[in-house]
Amino acid sequence: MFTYQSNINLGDAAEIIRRSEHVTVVTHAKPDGDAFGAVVALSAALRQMDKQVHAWFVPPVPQSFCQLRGGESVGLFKKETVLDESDLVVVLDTGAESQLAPMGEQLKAMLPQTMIIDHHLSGGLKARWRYVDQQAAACCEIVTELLDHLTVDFGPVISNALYVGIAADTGWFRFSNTRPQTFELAARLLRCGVDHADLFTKVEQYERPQKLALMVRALDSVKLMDQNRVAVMQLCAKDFHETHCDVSDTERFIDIPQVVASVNTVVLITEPPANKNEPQPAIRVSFRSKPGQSAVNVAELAGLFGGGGHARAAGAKIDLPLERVVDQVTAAVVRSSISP
Ligand SMILES: [Mn+2]
Repeated sequence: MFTYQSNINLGDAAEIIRRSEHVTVVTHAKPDGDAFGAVVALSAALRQMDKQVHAWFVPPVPQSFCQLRGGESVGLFKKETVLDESDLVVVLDTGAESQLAPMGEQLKAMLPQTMIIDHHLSGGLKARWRYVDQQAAACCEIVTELLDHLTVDFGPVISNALYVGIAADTGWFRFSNTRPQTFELAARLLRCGVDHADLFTKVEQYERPQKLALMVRALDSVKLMDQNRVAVMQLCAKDFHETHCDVSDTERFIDIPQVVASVNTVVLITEPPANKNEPQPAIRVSFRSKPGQSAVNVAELAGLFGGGGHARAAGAKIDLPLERVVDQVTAAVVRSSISP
């Protein structure tokens, strides 16, 4: 059976990079802070090494990232985009084909020269090389180690990008994946000149007023069940239309019900608004679990629906009507929260 684990070490990864001239760098669609940071930092490092670099984001890219330095050096992948011939393709922060969908066919042709660098529990992309460290809080932690193997200087672009990555995936150092190395890296990046308060403002306090209107609807939808251990939130396409928001505006909503002491699992079910003349996109389901004795492995839960992720944060896309998704997911969550 195919297991998602490393087949090279980081020294090997560095060597493969060193002997490549043209390198393409990509990450999962709808990049989060970690994906953004990893792509920006690695591509800046490769340019420092005089490599020919082509880096791509599959949109939407959150507005807040556009003001961060380095983002402008990454192209936006569109349907008609043709990936350049490269000696090496580096896929960061994912190994899941479904998350690379718009680039899928082109990437497939380049699998023999593709390297995955990731910290997720699962991924099915049959790349030639894989370095997967599931203990890493963020892909940016691994990228840092890789850059050290490549003896790259950490200028402002690289330092800021790496900081945004580790901050994003640890909820600004609150989540249980935060480990001593994460703080050591944060300290190192501050010494390189990162202004962490400025980055927090730029990344986390950059919403439009419409976000509040959508948040009100999300909170209004919260159902507590299973003796208040499970919270389920849902947003339908109409909520997005009427508040002039899109799916990216739901970022961090899933954290809110966790303020209730008894809540150990939160589910956010989202029906994305369809574009004109296009079919309804699949329903998105996000899962979170608090750490501790009553923790639920939400990667397993998401796996029941064809998704994946981390033990405490995972997601799935389900191609069924909203009501049926709500019923099926709610039943599965309550079942897993009862079993010891
Ligand atoms: Mn990540």
